[in-house]
Amino acid sequence: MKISDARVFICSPGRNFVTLKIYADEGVYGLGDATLNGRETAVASCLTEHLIPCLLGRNPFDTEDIWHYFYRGGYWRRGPVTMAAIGAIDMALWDIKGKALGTPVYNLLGGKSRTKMLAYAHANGADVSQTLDAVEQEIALGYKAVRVQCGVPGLAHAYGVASGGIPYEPASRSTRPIEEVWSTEKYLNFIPALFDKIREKFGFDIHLLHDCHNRLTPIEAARLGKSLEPHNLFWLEDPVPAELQEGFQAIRRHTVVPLAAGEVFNTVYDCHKLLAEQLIDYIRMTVSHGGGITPLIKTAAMAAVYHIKTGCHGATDMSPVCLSAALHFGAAINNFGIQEHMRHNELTREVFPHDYSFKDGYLLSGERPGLGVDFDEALAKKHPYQRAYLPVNRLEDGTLFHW
Ligand code: EZ4
Ligand code: CO
Repeated sequence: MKISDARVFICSPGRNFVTLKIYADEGVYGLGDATLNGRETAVASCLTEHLIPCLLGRNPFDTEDIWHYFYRGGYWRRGPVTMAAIGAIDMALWDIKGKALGTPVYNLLGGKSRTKMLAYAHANGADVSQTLDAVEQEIALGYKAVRVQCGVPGLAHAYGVASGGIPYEPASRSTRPIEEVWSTEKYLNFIPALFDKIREKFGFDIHLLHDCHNRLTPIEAARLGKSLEPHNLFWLEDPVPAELQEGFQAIRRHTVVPLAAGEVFNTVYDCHKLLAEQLIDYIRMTVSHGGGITPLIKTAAMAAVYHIKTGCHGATDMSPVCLSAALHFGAAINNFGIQEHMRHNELTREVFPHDYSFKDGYLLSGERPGLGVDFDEALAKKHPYQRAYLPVNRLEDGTLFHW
């Protein structure tokens, strides 16, 4: 089998998605998600200008060699743009393999280790009462795990909180990033009381998660973790920016709150210390930004040695192609932990028809050959790319901060 062509599409059915379609002979094609929120055209150009020309004529079954060809062969290693491009290629090649062999991708990764994957939903609100309502709604939909984010008194914006009743989507279609204002003091004074109210209303049968979105110092995170211990969180996500892996050591010394990190990691070298020193409990890399299924299987295997489970990033900027890949990966590995599930809008679901499904708090991977996701090119074309940016964040005195 040979790769005969590959094309990149950028569409915007509510938000931008970069989709790679690789064609092999015998009429088989595979899909990969190359979306990098706010940097979409950079990944598209990396693919079309640099990687695709080297892919033509290759055997799509050679996923291991092709991955190393692009990772080592490019000389300039790592980085989100490169790794998202390589990740999309790898995903599409596994899709082709599955289709050519007539079997779902999970069967190529070790078969089914479980029948369904525990999923967590997002609940958010501008204040405590709206947030309690949002949690109630997600529980009513069947979720057994809910990530809770809430507006902070005295701050106009908080990460993860939608405005105007529309589902949260952090990127905005604007000519420049929107600027938000942040105060760690206000946030830390508020969050423990929020979780008091949530546990009071919903009890302990529901798993609760919270995302700090990289905004704390280790000692602040340790304090927050300690204060949330009575609430038995499923995890505290991205408590500190993780460029400095050692940052997690201080948190670990002070609190037993389970920790999760990894949505911005691109390779195992972003987390090898976190894994080997058991500084986190969940590794959150996903198939697209983590460079594909090929490296993620290895990272998961390394994590398993250190009692660490997976919790793949699944925000709406991962397209249904990536979510499906995460589910096939999650079905196959032994140390699956949980899958983030931020539901795509209806138009996105039409552009990417898929056979995975949600039932009673769990996501089920599909049974179609390959990844089980298709791409409606004609519909995608009606919703062309629109420039979009993630926000930037400043402290109240104007200092540029982590968003
Ligand atoms: O901010 O995917 O856990 N989920 C997250 C996401 C990220 C977005 C950035 O594009 O932190 O909402
Ligand atoms: Co996050």
